[in-house]
Amino acid sequence: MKGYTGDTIKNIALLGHGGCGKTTILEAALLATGVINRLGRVEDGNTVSDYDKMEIEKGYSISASLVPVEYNKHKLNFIDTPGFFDFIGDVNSALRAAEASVIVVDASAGIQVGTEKAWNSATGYSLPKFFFINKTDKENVNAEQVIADIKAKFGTSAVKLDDRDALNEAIAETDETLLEKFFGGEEFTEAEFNSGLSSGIASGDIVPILTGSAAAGAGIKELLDALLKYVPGPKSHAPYEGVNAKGENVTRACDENAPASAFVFKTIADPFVGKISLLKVISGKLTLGADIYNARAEKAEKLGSMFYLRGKTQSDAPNAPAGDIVAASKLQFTQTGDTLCDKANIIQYPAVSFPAPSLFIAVEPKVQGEEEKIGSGLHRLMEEDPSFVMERNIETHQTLLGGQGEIQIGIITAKLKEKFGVDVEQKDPKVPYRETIKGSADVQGKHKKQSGGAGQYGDVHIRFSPSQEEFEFSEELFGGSVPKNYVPAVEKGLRECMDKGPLAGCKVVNVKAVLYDGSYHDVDSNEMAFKIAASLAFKKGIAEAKPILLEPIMHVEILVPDEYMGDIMGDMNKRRGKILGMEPQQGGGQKVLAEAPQAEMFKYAIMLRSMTQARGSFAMSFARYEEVPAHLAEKIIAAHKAEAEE
Ligand SMILES: Nc1nc2c(ncn2[C@@H]2O[C@H](COP(=O)(O)OP(=O)(O)OP(=O)(O)O)[C@@H](O)[C@H]2O)c(=O)[nH]1
Ligand SMILES: [Mg+2]
Repeated sequence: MKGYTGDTIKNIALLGHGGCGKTTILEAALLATGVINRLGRVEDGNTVSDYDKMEIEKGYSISASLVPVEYNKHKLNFIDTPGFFDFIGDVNSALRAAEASVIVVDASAGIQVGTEKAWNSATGYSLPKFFFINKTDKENVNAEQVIADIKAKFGTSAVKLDDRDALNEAIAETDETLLEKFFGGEEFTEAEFNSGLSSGIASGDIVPILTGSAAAGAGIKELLDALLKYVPGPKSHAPYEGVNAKGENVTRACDENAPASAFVFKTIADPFVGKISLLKVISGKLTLGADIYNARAEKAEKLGSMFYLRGKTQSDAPNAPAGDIVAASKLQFTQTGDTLCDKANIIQYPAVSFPAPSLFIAVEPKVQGEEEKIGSGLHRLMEEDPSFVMERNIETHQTLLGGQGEIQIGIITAKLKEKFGVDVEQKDPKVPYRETIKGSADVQGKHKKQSGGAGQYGDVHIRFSPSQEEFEFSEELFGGSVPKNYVPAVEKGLRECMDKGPLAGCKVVNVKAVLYDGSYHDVDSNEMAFKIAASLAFKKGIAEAKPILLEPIMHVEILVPDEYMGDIMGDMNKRRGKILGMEPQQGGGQKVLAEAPQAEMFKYAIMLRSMTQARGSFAMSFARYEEVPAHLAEKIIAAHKAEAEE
């Protein structure tokens, strides 16, 4: 797989709805080019691309993988992406390394949500697109209908690659002089046709459609031919934008003679080799054994082990030129999103962008005391999948895993068990309720133990009332009723009580306490006694000052196609939500602005997906705390009591 240059390499991402046949198409391409002699099947777990243990077990792609296909003295570096929406992070990674995309459509299913998403992703990254309508071998498939649907949905720029008339028309649309010629009834020369088609594809104005069947090996050579002919090479990519050592914006063209730079678009945790970094060489040349600089970590790295990958199979890579994709292992400081470059010519490309997590699930070890193992295991797994997050909530004492959906979180927990031996249980996240007071109280807290031995004596009078601040404490003592040296102990006692409220054991907020009277004993009083007295006052005071429960209210922004608006609003009502407004979106659909209690929103990602066939998406952020309605507060308090008694 070596010996290619930026002129003979093409980097292509395969995108599409789950199960449309991306992985199988690569099998067919490898079969057609003589790399394998039998078509592997995803269900048999013997494909080149889905080599990962978990992929074999599940029967679908989980992670992007690299499958170069050598054809007609060229190397097509295909990046196979997972179709499941949970793994969108890897699609973003792949799109950063590719110069073109093939959107695969299952002919028996037609346009699916994943097709639309693939179109939007590729368009978002300004990548040329191709359609491959797969599975035409299946019975009752009407490929022509699928083509018509694609045109209706994505515009007439989508043209079947053997439809000369339609191609002429599309080419004419891309250029003034060609348009005149076209309307004048003149034929394009072969050169005009070819260059018009190439530039139309490169700009995204023309999206060729091809058809075939991976299973039957039909249309595969035609696909490879078209990609060879029309995918713009890495060198024709617009200069890559980055920042230099001074933080100034700079660009770097894909040029073998420029200083070396490479972008780490993906990291694989290999059971044997350890960490493998997949590098898209942007400029210059990477050489085995050479030093290279990690601009983010500000550390020197050595390219001690560099190789080409096809699925899991490695082959040696003495060097890798600009435009190529190569793998490196044993990089110490390097992670996905980093730039490796010539130390004398520092450049840093933007990191891969990952969508914010939409679903959070709490994880607990099945065996007590393995919390730390969870933490370190998740950290390692994050190298491979930087699109999930881990959070420790100090109020609910839970470890939360945030990702794009249940499947992604399920894979993460399965890997935790398999790779790090930690068995975790998935739990619903707890709501970080809080407690506060609406009224005021004036109470006495007295701690007195004076029978035998050293005694204990502390006595305080404290007024409690609502505050704007989290906690306010002051003293208005007179006449030495409580000696000043005990005041800090009283404050400390109260502060400790604020961590665990009397209603449901939640953090207490917005309380003002004024210590204004009390008494002491010359011998038996001490700091501990006053701390205890303060805590007794706190319990009594909060209980008398109309305590209430507060819950987090979230600000929610939901993007949905118009047809789901009614369902979304109805559902929000059921979630005690309030619709704040609607904003029609450019390019269709609505943004619904709403507020809803966090307690009602934990599984929203799952519900929204099923309500909108995964067309909807949402973002959520904390807005403020609000009082929990009384009937719900009673339940929460009762549940806490029951749990405490256990
Ligand atoms: N009949 C038929 N079945 C196909 C064809 N291509 C793929 N399949 C089957 O479709 C199923 C899904 O194929 P995959 O190659 O795993 O699809 P994928 O797009 O990689 O799926 P994800 O990785 O989940 O996104 C498998 O059962 C394949 O055997 C085809 O051309 N014809
Ligand atoms: Mg696949």
